[in-house]
Amino acid sequence: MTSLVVVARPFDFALQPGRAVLLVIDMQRDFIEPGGFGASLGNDVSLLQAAVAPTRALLDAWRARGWPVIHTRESHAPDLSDCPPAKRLRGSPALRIGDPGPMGRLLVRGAPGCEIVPALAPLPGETVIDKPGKGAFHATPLQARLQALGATQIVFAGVTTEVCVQSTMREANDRGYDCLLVEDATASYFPAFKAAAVEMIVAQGGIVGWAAPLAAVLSAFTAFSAFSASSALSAQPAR
Ligand code: C5J
Repeated sequence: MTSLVVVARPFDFALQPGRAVLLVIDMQRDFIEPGGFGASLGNDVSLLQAAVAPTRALLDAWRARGWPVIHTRESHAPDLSDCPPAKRLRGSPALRIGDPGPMGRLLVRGAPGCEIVPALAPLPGETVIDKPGKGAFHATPLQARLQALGATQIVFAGVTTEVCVQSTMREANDRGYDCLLVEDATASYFPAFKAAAVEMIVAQGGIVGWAAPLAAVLSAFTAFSAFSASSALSAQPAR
């Protein structure tokens, strides 16, 4: 199978069309905008906004090829039956999961704050998975959806790097998926934690997976398109 070579760490990632899914983790207003869950924990949410434009560029390139996209939302049922007390009661935030805030009830499905930010809104036909945990495989249909798509590789974007992105990458790695994190398309409230998470992922020969800047992924797309076009031309009968 022809693959796109992404210059990545700890070594090149051979991205396989037809086998790769873009998984965009929790790009929700509740994490990225003022007044949401992230802000209620005392975080500077502006730090996460840096990942929005690169994620959009990645989505645009991915969608232009018609490849599958899955979005996740960290979210809970209105009765909070899927929110363990240990999660809801931990710490002393300004507001807890399920409390009413300026964007509706925090992390509750159906509330405006629980939606994905408009710039990254899912398109019709793209899968959206609501997840009650940090990892996207826990208590969700993600594994079944990936299997139905025939996926063996996952390209990751989203927030936050060291919490839901890294948790999901580790879950995916344990299930046998090759995982590539696009570094500029992920962000943390703690830049040092993002940097450390990326290093943990690629250390020890890629113990969790690969990491590459967005530019490396887009370059691989461009090179692959040029190769496909020249192959198509050389396959045409000479006149
Ligand atoms: C957090 C997430 N940080 N999506 N959730 O609580 O990373």
